Amino acid sequence: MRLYTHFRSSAAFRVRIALNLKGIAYEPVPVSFAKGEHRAPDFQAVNPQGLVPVLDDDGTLVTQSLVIVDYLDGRVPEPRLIPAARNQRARVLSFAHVIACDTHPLNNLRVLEYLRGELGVAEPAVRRWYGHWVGAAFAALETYVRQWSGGTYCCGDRVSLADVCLVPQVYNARRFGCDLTPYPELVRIADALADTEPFRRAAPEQQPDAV
Ligand SMILES: N[C@@H](CCC(=O)N[C@@H](CS)C(=O)NCC(=O)O)C(=O)O
Repeated sequence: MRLYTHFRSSAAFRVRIALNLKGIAYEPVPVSFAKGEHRAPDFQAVNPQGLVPVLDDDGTLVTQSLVIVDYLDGRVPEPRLIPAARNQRARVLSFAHVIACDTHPLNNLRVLEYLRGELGVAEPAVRRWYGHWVGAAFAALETYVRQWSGGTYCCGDRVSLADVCLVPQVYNARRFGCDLTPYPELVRIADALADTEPFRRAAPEQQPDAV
């Protein structure tokens, strides 16, 4: 398998974690945002959205990180990251969607670039924007974890897509200087996982394109 990736992309970080948890060897294909490679025709042929990650499984191209994780669950079932049981599956997907659908798209690079460039928003206000949406998500997720988990992971005693989404979001929140003290459970879970080999190996600073 090949993974089109960028070291700082939190969506690619999710997929790197999933690949590592499942023990799937893959070849990273770095896409440089600094050089605008994501907007170049070569990469647009791979993903017309111009976004990473993209998984290339022997010619089958899969976009969208949550879809890629679902695809990987089909390809290498253990450990299963999206549970089969209806209740647990709903919890894991709800948790993951708060990050991947309701938060990350508001704070994505192209959105921040639009705020800075097209709308002329100054950097302190951009950071406020970022922190605002992270705070809205983390307040809800902290409650979810207290209600649903009580365990080692976001949704109980098995690692899941929820954890795969949480760790990169916490990593990025710190990079943007967000105050995480109101979310001790999320921080506890994310920090414990970030210290394990599959998560550590997926971290931005471990990637071949890290600068
Ligand atoms: N919903 C997509 C989001 C993908 C995405 O936004 N990727 C970002 C990096 S995290 C990207 O390629 N950004 C380039 C840009 O914003 O121009 C997913 O989950 O895969």
